[in-house]
Amino acid sequence: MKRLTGFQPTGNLHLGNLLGAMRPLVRDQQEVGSIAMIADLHAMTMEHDPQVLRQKTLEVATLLLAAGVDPKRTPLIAHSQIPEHTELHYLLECVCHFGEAARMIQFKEKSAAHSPGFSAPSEGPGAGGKQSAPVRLSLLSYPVLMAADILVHDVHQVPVGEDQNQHLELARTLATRFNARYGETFVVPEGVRPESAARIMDLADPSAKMSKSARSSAGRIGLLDPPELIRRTISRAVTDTVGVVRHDPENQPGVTNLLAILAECTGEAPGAYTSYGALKRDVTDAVEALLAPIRKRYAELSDDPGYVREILAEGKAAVRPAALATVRRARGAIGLLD
Ligand code: AQP
Repeated sequence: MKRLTGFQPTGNLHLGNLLGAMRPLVRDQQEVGSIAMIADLHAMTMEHDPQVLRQKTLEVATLLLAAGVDPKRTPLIAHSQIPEHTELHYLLECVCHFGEAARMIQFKEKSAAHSPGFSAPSEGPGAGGKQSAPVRLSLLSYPVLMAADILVHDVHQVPVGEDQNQHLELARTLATRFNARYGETFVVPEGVRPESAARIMDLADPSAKMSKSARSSAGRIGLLDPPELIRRTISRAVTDTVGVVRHDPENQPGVTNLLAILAECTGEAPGAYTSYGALKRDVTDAVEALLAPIRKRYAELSDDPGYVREILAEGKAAVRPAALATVRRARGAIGLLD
């Protein structure tokens, strides 16, 4: 059984990434063979700064190690360092329909957000509304690259949040279609929601998930944020006027999110609280207790920048033979010469 968990180096990793993806990965790595991938190619689907991308790629790798990813059990790889991802991407583009990619909700949302006035074409490349800024073609084909990432490693399971369900479905469709048309080549992967993989909401806007790329950082707790900033962010977290601390996602999403963070951080059901202030103080302490050792380990690892690069080289060496074999299989099946 093999799993793939990806992290895009598009910004500062946050508490949502830690509780929703990094901790389940670390917790399960004794039993489940996983690959941890820093999806640097995915980070290029929107406007990006080359220097920042390089720096964030190393930062995410270092943070994954600091949070407990054991590279001996869980190969840690940088997407772009394994060219089989992009080679398979093209082969899969040849079994993907334009309309399938253009239908993806994330493409529609991100293209509209990046380029107000742009409406994603649904009929063909000529259709669509007016465009005020360029939308990269790689944003459209991103789910096909994601399919290649999964299929090239013969992955059986992909931990997915709700927003990635549609992309995983496309990966399954492409694998099934390729197998049916050109012969059994790919493992058809399944989506899994790891137990206790929490969905952490934005502290300033609890209707949205905590996100790296949210315009405002007011609702985000970065894994490398200093304690004073964490305290301030939590103390300013949006609550409500109900005045009672209880789990009520519909009417009290902010308070419910704070309770979920507390439960996730401590591993225990929260006790009773008589004020929002007391709850926020306990959340602050629990988050700080979780993040302090990660920050410390991150600082130690950062003393030797060559170490993380070595780990990435080892990850690449560990996964590449199987990736090469998959691509060779796919090339042969689709009609390319050896
Ligand atoms: N708020 C969240 N709560 C729980 N899990 C989350 N994840 C992301 N946000 C939350 C999980 O973290 C993993 C890595 O995410 P990603 O780097 O692929 O990016 P994403 O899912 O698109 O999340 P972000 O952080 O909000 O990034 P941007 O802003 O760049 O889109 C995934 O397993 C994800 O489910």
